[in-house]
Amino acid sequence: MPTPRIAALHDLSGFGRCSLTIVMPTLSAMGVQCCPLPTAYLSTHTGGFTGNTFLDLTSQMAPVTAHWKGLGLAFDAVYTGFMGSSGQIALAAEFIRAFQGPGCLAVVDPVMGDHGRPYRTYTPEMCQAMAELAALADVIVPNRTEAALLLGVDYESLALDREADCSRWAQALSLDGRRSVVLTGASVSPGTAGAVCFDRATGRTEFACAPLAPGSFHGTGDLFASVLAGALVKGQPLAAAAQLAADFTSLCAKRTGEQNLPAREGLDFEPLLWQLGGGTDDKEGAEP
Ligand code: PXL
Repeated sequence: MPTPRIAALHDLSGFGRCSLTIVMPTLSAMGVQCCPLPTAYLSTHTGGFTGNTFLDLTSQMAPVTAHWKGLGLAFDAVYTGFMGSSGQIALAAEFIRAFQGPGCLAVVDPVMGDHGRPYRTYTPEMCQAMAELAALADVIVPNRTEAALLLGVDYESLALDREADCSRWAQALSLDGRRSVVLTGASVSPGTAGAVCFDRATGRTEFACAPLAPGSFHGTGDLFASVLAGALVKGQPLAAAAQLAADFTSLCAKRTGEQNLPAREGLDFEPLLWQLGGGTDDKEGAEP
């Protein structure tokens, strides 16, 4: 199988483990080539740190799109995440329009907020632009907060603790079945956490749950969506890809919680990456 290739449009935050510092190592560990288009460089992410630097790379987005298009590059997926402005979101939409097609999935993580609140840099105008970007997606990966923003409903009303409700919300997010949905933050049985998946290919709703690890760590959504995107381009069906993402995220959260690490530093995931077992060309029993 040729190495699958994903174009990743996210920021690069130097400290705090999120976005590209998660996306790149995770996809590499899965045996997937990651081609980053960094939208901004920040000294740290914006959750739990103050005074971060912000180097806006918006001016690079259209020239990079044009160069890659001119080179005739093709991607198995375009994967977008955190954005710095509505202008960036519009340029991410242009990128998707340039590359999306039968062999190229658009995976949009509509990063906007968490715990019922938008992130401090996300204006209502940006949330509107994000909904428009998500309308182009083949697969979206919202958390509960983002699902409420996309649907324009109250966060409290979007409960994810009963199977029937979860299925209803996932279908409501599918734009009448046009896009697949992996809605994270579902907890339908005690001690578990995971996602409810609506697969537009089958019209079915399935659950991908893993043991709930105590604590809440920055970048968890980025890790989940990275594993999901990697598994999808490796040919996994949606629910199986989401199950891999739920299992790996749960494992990383457990390890991080056990060490009592500061939540803002993110998941201590690097020592576990080997478990994603990337090499499709691994030869079992080969001589060292
Ligand atoms: O994990 C989402 C994320 C990504 N990038 C930056 C962020 C956040 C969430 O706060 O601040 C810069």
